[in-house]
Amino acid sequence: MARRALITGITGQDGSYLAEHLLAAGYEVWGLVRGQANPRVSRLRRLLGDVRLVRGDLLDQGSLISAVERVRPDEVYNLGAISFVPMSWEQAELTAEVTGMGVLRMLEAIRVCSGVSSSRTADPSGQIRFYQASSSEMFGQVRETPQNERTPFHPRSPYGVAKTYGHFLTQNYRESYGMFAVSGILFNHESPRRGAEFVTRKVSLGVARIKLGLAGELRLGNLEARRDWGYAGDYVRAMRLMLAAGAPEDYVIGTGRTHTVRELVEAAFSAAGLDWERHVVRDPSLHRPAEVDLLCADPKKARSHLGWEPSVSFEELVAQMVESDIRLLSDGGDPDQESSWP
Ligand code: NDP
Ligand code: GDR
Repeated sequence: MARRALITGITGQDGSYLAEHLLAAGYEVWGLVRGQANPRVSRLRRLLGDVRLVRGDLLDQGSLISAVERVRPDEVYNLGAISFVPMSWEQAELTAEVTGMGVLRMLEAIRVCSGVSSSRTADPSGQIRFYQASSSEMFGQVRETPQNERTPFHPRSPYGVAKTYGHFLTQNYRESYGMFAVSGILFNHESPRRGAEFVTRKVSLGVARIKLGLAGELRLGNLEARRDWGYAGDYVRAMRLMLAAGAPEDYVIGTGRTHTVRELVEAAFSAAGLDWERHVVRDPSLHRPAEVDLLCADPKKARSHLGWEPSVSFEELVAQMVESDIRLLSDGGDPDQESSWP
C-alpha cells in the first residue's frame, strides 16, 4: 500500500516541492489547509491536482486531531508557520502561537491519535513519523562557524525563539514518548516559488522589473548579512530521507557556502546584464531590530548518514530565479496576486 503523508504548510514554497517529491515517489499526499478560498490553494491545485486536502489550522488543537484521525498518515511533515522573520516582531504573539505552539498541537494530535498515553512506548516501528521544520535562525548570533547539530542556539527574533521551542519540544516528545520525531535544521533555501517578501525573490523580481522597464530602482536593507542559500527542491529530499532513516535524529541541511546579500544582488543583476549599483537604493527602514549576521552550514552528518547532497549551486539558483521572473512578468503574470507558479 502507498505510504500516506500529511503536510502542513502545503500552500507554501516547501509544501509544494515536498508534495511533488512524495507524489513522484508513489505516496498518497494530503495537505492541511486553513480554507479553500485561499488563492494559494487554487495555485497548488493547478500545479498538483493529485494532492488531497483536509481542513485545519495550527492554532486549533481539535482541527489537528480531526485531520490526523481522518487521514491516518504514516508521516506528518510540519511545515506550517509564520515564516517571514520581520513579521515576527510585528506579530510576536501570533508567531509564538503558530510557529511555536503549533508544533505542540501537532505533536499532541499525533500522540493522542496513536494512543501513546504515558511514558516511553516500547516500539517506535509502525508509529506516525513526524518531521519538524526547524531553522538555522535558531543559531542566530552564532557561537561557531560553520554551524552543526551540536552548535548552541542564540535566536535573534521572535521567529527564531518560536522555532527553538518547537525544536526542543520535538526532541522532548522523542525522549518522553519514544516517538519517531525529528527536526531538520534547514538553512535558507529558495526557488522561483519563493514568497516575494524574502530577499532572493525580492531581488529576482526587482531585477526582472528593471530589465523590462517596469521599475527603475530596488530598495533593500542590510547588504552585509551572510546566508547559506540552497535550492528548495534539494532540501525537501532531505526531509523524506530523515523520516526514512533507521533511527530518529536531527540534521543540519545546507550547502556549506555562504554569501553576502550584496553578492546575491551582484549575481542577480549581472545575470540580466545590469549594473546593480545604478539601481539598488539602501533603505535603513528595512534593517531588522536584531540581525543574524552570518550563517553557514556544516552538513557533514546529512552527507554521511543520509547520503544527501545539494545539486544546484548558488550561481545557478540565482540565474534560474531571475530567468523565471523575467519570463513570468513578460507573460503578464502577477506575483503579488500569486496567480502564477512555475
Ligand atoms: P512559506 O512561508 O512559504 O509557507 C508557510 C506555510 O504555513 C503556508 O502554507 C501557510 O499557509 C502555512 N500557515 C501559516 N499559518 C498557518 C496556520 N495557522 N495553520 C496552518 N498553516 C499555516 O514557508 P516555506 O515553505 O519557505 O517554509 C516551510 C517551513 O520551513 C516553515 O516552517 C519555515 O519556517 C521553515 N523554514 C524555511 C526555510 C526556508 O529557507 N524556506 C529555512 C528553514 C526553515 P497559508 O497559505 O494558509 O498562509
Ligand atoms: P531570513 O530570509 O530572514 O534569513 O529567513 P530573508 O530572505 O527575509 O532575509 C535574508 C537576509 O537578507 C537581508 N535583507 C533583506 N531581507 C528582506 N526580506 N528584504 C530586504 O529588503 C532585505 N535587505 C536585506 C535580511 O536582513 C537578512 O539578513 C528565511 C526564512 O525563510 C525563515 O523562515 C527561515 O527559517 C530562514 O530563512 C532560514
